[in-house]
Amino acid sequence: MTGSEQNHVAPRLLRNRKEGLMFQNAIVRKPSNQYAKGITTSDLGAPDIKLALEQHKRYVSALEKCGVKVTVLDGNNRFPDSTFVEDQAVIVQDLAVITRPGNLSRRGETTLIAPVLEEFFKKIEHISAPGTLDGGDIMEVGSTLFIGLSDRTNAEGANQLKSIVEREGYRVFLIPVGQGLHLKTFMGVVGENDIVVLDKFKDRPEFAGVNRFVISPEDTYACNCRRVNDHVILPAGFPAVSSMLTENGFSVLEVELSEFQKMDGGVSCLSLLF
Ligand code: CIR
Repeated sequence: MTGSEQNHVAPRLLRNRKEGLMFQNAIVRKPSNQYAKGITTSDLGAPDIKLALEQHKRYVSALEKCGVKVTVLDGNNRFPDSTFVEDQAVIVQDLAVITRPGNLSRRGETTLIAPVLEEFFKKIEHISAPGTLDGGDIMEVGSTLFIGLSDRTNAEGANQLKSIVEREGYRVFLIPVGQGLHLKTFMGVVGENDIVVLDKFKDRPEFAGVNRFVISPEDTYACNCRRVNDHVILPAGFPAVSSMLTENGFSVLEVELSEFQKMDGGVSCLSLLF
């Protein structure tokens, strides 16, 4: 596509037609002094907490640029991974489902997020034992929920969430994640019916009705991007993905997240949006 053609691509306005802005609020938690003690499989070295805090601040600014009001919670030393708030709850419309994180070291994080969500939601449900479920395994596209079956989310947890959201009118597909942390390690929502997806998942029958922008293996970390109203927040450093999205009419906001990548976290993991 040439530069002049690019100017004619209609911008994709990612709003909910009925209600204006799709997301009005975000909840985030700063990384704590103990952040480096969290779980990771990456070999990128220990995170620099000072830089992580700076990157977190810039991530919050990107969310604000998307028009959401951000509630910033203090870092918690007891739970080093608690900055990855996405895993602690799943929000669909006016319902918050408190999860039961799959890794034992993270299970108690839900006690931190529950009182915060109670300030915003009247309808709250819980995933209960023996179910386990991390929010990183949940991808919502319109009124369809894709639930990843992973080392963190078991069939019992997935089926509990399935029953809860089916009552809200959602259609649900369960997708085995295979090797890797979460479903959204390999894909992300970028539009009303658009996802980016790692090449190896692109032909899964569950995605038949969804527009797919395919990401190649060297750009895997960029799969974890996130549509927030009229923008897509993308980790910095993935020019091929950034150009592909821009050429297709998406407004991309790039955020440097190196210190979160070191702990296997990314764009979606750092906030709860509603
Ligand atoms: C963990 O392994 O649980 C954290 N270090 C990273 C969690 C990232 N969360 C996400 O992708 N939703």
